Amino acid sequence: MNAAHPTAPLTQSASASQAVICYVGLGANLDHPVAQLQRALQALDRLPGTRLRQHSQLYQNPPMGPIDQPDYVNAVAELSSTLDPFALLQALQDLEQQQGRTRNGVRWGPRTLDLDLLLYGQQQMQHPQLTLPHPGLPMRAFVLYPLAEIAPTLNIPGLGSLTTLLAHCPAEGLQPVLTHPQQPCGVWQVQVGASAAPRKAPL
Ligand code: A4P
Ligand code: MG
Repeated sequence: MNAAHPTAPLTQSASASQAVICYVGLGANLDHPVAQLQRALQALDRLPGTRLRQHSQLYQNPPMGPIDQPDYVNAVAELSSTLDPFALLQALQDLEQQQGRTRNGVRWGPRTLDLDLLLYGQQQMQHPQLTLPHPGLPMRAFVLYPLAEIAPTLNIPGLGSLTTLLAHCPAEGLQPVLTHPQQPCGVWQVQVGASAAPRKAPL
């Protein structure tokens, strides 16, 4: 169901031919998180009117919030989309559902897939269902460092340059996940932090 607009189908932005550059934060810490993120990246590219332009590496990092849960794997994807922001949010929530996301009311509890709409072009919005930029963006290393990897010169509406945000956010605990892209999705072998040190900003 469409939580933002309960009766509305996925809608395209006012000017459907005008794709907007958006950034989506991906996170998972249950049921093979690396495979969850790889599957989600493929699914993002298949959304209506949407293309996956690029994505960051995958990073393992300790949980923010309750510590009695597994480490997370996080990444950031850059999309171009003709979906309006609410339709895109709904599509992201649908993908979370398709990949087994359950909401048990625990704030910041473990999950198979979390897709946060970090940025939708230069839009700023405070709506009960959608805040843009995503409110966690400025202080989360697992968002800022992957974002800087793919869009180092980005300006965040209302918040300033990504470089400045990074300067105030240590990359502690962020470890690139080493994957083997020749392997089919879902069976990639994973070594965490074996030879790659976390990259320092600016990337
Ligand atoms: N919502 C409002 N704005 C947005 C937006 N820009 N993008 C609303 C996505 N959703 C947005 O989200 C709750 C509501 O936020 C939605 O109904 C939507 O209308 P949710 O996904 O149902 O619940 P949640 O994700 O548990 O809540 P919250 O507070 O958004 O948590 P976060 O910020 O997603 O953080 N530790 C590590 N290391 N890595 C992680 O990725 N993630 C979380 C969850 C906790 N700890 C983590 C990580
Ligand atoms: Mg979320």
